[in-house]
Amino acid sequence: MIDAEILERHNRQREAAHRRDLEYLAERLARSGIALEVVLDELATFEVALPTWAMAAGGTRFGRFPIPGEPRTIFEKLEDAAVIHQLTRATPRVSPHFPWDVVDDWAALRAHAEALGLGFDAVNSNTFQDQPGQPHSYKLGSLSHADPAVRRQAIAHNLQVVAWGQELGSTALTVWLADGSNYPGQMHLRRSFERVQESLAEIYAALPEGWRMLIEYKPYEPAFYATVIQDWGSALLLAQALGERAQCLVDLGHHLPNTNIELIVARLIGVGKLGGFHFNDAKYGDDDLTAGSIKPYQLFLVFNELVDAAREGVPGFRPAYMIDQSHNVKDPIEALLQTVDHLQRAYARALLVDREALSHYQETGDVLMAERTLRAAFETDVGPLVAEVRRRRGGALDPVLAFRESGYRQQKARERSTPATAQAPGYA
Ligand code: RM4
Ligand code: MN
Ligand code: MN
Repeated sequence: MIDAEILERHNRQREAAHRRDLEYLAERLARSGIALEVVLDELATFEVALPTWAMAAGGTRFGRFPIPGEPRTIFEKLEDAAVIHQLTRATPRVSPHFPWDVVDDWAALRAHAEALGLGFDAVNSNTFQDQPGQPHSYKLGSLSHADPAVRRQAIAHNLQVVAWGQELGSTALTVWLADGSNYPGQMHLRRSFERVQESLAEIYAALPEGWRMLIEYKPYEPAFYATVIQDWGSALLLAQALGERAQCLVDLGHHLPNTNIELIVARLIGVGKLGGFHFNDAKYGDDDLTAGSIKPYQLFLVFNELVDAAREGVPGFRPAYMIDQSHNVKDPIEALLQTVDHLQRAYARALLVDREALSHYQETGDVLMAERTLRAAFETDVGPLVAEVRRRRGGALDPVLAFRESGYRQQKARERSTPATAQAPGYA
């Protein structure tokens, strides 16, 4: 964790300017009939889970560039996650990935997290890589494999992940499958989907009480011709076939260019199947870039759907918010601090949308004014709002700068001396 004095000094130095900015914003919002305190209260409820696999430098199939002081174990990853939570006050949970995060002593891991003020979010299974000593290979699929023995092994792994998740107090399993084919003819398109459904049904039937299954889709990669759970339609069919506790997970980077993601989000909300998000951003494919770095308007439009659903009180609406990014060229802690800020800004802007006016313009067919209503919210500088929420909860006015002022990374570079491997730490 960062020295409390450093954090206090950071906030003290910025406090006066921050207050002026906030007062100005409050006055502007009041002119549009928006009460600052109401927005601040709603914004303060936003929480997002950190992915363990994004705490160290990521990589591509071409290479990885480790940075000094990056975490080597899940215990160290939690230490870094705690710093992110300390500065943002919005990331109280971590989402583990198995078997990457497997430990011998689960109670010790849980206690370590608790001591750092952290808990655990959805657990992720991994049947996209072969593990040492594993009897069957996933080269040609896992839950959809033509060979029932491979399917059984993949089902058993998912059940094992759920059991590990129970040790940690998690209540959701995220399943993302690499299953698919690289060439036409390689895989029976219909049957492979049926097999995934059967396999998932076994896992679903064994879910402990209170658990959810989140089904993640992705258009391609590593399968380049046909992926079994390729799109939200496939994920939705599965979630509907499985039952109420199965829902879809929207990873923002898992869409082909120009896909209207906010429309997908609206559809899934409409049928009670929006389970959660993996936030990131993308220019071309599953780029895993910082959320909001490439298409901030799209991120805002996604949050606009979420706020709309929350305001309306859509039954069963409680999506799990998680980040899924690969930090190949940024310091992962800084990138995650920046990400949380971007997400909060998108949320804050969505909270400012004048929904009554929007609805009126929609009903009366006033296209320009409807669009203008959205843009007015999007164009508002909500920086002071987001900073104020952090400040009130004991976080930093400017998390990235506070992190740099703390010298945390330099200190870890001295402590975590073992050179990290040049191989991606299990990043896929
Ligand atoms: C996949 C997908 C999954 C993530 C892996 C590492 O593309 O986004 O959510 O667990 O990458
Ligand atoms: Mn993902
Ligand atoms: Mn991905």
